[in-house]
Amino acid sequence: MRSSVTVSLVGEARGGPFVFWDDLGGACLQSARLGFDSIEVFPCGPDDPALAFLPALLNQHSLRLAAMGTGAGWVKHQLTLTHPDAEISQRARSFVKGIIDQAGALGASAIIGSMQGRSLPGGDRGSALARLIDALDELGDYAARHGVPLLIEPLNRYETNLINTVQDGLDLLALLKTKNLKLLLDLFHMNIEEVSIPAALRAAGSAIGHVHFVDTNRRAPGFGHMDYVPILKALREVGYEGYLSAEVLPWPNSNEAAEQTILKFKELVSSAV
Ligand code: LER
Ligand code: MN
Repeated sequence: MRSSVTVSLVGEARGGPFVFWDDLGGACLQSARLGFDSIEVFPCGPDDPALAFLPALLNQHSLRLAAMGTGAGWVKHQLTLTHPDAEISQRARSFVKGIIDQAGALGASAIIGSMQGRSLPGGDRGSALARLIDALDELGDYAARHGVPLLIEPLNRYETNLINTVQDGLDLLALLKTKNLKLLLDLFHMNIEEVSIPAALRAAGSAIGHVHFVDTNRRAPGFGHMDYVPILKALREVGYEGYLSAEVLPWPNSNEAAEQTILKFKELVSSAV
């Protein structure tokens, strides 16, 4: 498994669970100094000017890109893939395609989290899910041109009423025509929605494409009460070899959150726990 840390470039997401903010160059420097393998970037959009510097920064600091978020489509433009207005949902698809291209060029996957949207009051979950399936079929095949899967993230009930659990995610994958989707499992959401996090990870098995490595209170791993040893055991049992990416609050500050994350990562992953 490889370590990763999140970097947000989106002003509107301030207060959200990202370790580093705004300064992509500074974030790369600090991540490399601390020994992270990679960064996960949350840009303002496919045309975010900072993305022009990303390949050189990764190269300079020997970092990989773990994944790229699409959530700015929601927080900046209120786009979702399930919006009942066809023009809005089409704009959401274009936004995601742009991120798929930016991430794919660097060998990384795009993440569908908040862009999944929700079933709106007066609408029904079935039609929202049908719109999500249609969008993911197109976008999954689109991502395949880069040889990377598209990631769909179950979110807790306070953020969506569509895909909340691992089982919701597996049911969704089974309904898709495209085979190019994997699950992004976020331990914070799992702590709210799952009966047992290790059992849910085992059930997800080879469908796991990415993990958000975070504690129960959205702080860095070890700053809450998550029981990581059985979680790592389950990930090893299913042969997961992807990223553990810290999508955590910058608490008490960015550097200490990053330092705590890499310490916990090394303790769990580099040792034979
Ligand atoms: C937000 O809670 C989250 O987990 C993000 O990864 C989704 O966009
Ligand atoms: Mn997440």
